[in-house]
Amino acid sequence: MKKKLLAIVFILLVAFVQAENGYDLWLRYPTIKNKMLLASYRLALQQISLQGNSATIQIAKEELLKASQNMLGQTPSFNTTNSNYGSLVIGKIGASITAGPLSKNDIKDIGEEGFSIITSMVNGKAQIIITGNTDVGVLYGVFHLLRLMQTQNDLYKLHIISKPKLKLRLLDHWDNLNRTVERGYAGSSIWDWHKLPGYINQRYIDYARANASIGINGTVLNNVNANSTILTAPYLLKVKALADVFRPYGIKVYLTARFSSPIEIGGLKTADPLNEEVRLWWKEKAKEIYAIIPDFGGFVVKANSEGQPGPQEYKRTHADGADMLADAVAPYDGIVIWRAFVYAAQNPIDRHKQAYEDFVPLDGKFKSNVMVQVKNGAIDFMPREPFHPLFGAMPKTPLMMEFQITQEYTGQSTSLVYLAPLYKEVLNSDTYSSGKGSTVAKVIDGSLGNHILNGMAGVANIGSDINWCGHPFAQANWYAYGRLCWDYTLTSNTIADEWLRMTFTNEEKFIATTKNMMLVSREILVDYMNPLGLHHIMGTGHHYGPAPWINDQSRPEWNPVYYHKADSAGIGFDRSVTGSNAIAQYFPAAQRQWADVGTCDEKYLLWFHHVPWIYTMKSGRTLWDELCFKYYTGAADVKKMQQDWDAMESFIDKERFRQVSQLLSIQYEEAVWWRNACLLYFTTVSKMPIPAQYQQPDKTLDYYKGLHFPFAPGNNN
Ligand code: GCW
Repeated sequence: MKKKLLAIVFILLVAFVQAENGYDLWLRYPTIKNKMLLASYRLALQQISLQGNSATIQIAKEELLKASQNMLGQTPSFNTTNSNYGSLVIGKIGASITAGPLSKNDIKDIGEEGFSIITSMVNGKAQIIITGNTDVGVLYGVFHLLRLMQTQNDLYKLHIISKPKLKLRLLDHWDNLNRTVERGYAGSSIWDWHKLPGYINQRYIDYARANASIGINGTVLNNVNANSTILTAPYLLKVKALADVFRPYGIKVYLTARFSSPIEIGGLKTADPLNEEVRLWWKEKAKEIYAIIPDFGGFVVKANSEGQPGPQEYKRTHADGADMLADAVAPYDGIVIWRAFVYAAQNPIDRHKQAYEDFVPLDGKFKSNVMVQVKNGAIDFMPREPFHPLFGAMPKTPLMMEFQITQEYTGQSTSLVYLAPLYKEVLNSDTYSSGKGSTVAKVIDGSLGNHILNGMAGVANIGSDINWCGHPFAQANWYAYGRLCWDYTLTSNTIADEWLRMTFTNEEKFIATTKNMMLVSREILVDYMNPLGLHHIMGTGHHYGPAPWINDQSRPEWNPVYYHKADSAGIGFDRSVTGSNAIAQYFPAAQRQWADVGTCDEKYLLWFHHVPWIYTMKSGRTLWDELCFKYYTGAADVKKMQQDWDAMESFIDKERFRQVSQLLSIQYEEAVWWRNACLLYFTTVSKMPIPAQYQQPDKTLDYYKGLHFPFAPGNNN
């Protein structure tokens, strides 16, 4: 009787522990049910030889232990002395681990973070060796092996040699010191500054682990709309505590630096980058930081943009500002990441053109430890934008890509939108800067300009929600971003496949259906939000929902009407030679794909052209009818996603099934809202009705105009 009770308690406990709240992300390690695989994995992880005793190797050990116990129901025997013994051998290449079949060149080539995983036969038994030049490389290899197991791959014939394509693989947190998160949709900031440095939340460790599993190697802890308090002594101790947690996971910390800090916390009268006192202040600050965080990554700066202070206030250039900071961190191998997201209220030119005009003349003027960080498009993380014209236009400067993982303009936390296709579309775009094939990827990996510094930054979508990202599928964007930083040639399909298998289940029917949902989701969003090149017609401020009618904001480019320019003649922003001529910022071959209304890829039509409502599109429909078609198709496609998801109930846990179901219902309502509000508004300008074949909006334009969201998330800084 007692035994039975104990068994029930045990089962309940296991069930409780295994409740799927999403916290475990893609590192759940569920039991392997396939008997053959289970047997072979058990053999592979039976005896593990661990070489080295660093904290990083300990982490690898713990991960292997956890994965074995959970997936295989087996505790491996660990051996730390004999590297020849063991079904799995892990450790740095060195005295006791030979590189096996790796050539000297392979070893050199995998660099500081790469790894190899090779299965060979030793005394008639299979042995897997995971090695690299550093312990962090080895840790990445271990996570890779565990990914292979979670996605049910055979381990018998592994011959994997892998290294990251990009050196800096960063997450940017737009987290404020009061724990609000600018454009954050997953709860408050995970950094509990008040309790640091004394209290190390388990989340910090789990955060580092998740990042290491996808190769993220740096984190910018605070908002680019910066507060200089982060650079004061008490806060630096808090930062150090986090840096200490992250170090063994191969993650460095970076901070944003408010340009006016010398005034705000240094008591100086100026922040002029050419002023000696100011320069000295930053040097001393860097010295102070590196004394406590010797591997501090460096500073990220947003200057002279959206009210942030910067060198232009002193009639200096962005290069003057960046170089001053670069001098301060150079003795410690630190870097400065200077953002190119600049536009000024006083500047009447097309916002699209401003960054290019400010930065191109500065090419060649930045110190060697400066990177210029450029958003993927010239406006602002829209559902679709052509690539930023700065890519390829500053060959002497290492440019860093900035993507947004948090879904400010892509459905926030209520929409299932898989962003890998957006990232890939940008990375694969051809800038033609050095002839055909000069893709954005080749600009940012440094291969075109021969730059040693290279990398990507992704604005994080992480918060203190139990599942980290708000929407269960938003985790896929964090995952995909990391995987693409490691290897941008991976396909959206492969990454979605990996993520789904690890996050939910390996059931093929589930994978096929949900993978398809993911792969089409971004295009669907574009259709019901910003079709045919429309952009920035979201509600002002919070950017939640449609508001194409807004025209009363103090700065012209804060008004949606600035972007769509709908009038009785047509709709779209003429950026061609007859308009703002922003198109001239692209290389001629790139320009050619968009320059002419007749041949412009319709995805970008209204981005570059003001087009008559009655213009005939490739489909044969008029532009007005095409717009209606896109909005209606987009909303209908969300309905389809809902139906697809409904059929998935039996494959996964109740909790996450329900969450996604509810969110898809909200997304459908939002899609209909976008469709109706935009079309009702554009009707008033085009004077054309929504074609009768479509179900007509059941609410009026005034109703939509009357919606307000004073507490929409992410809008506080
Ligand atoms: O997308 C805009 C956001 C701002 C953000 C800014 C930037 C951090 O709406 O919230 O500020 O871009 O990237 O600096």
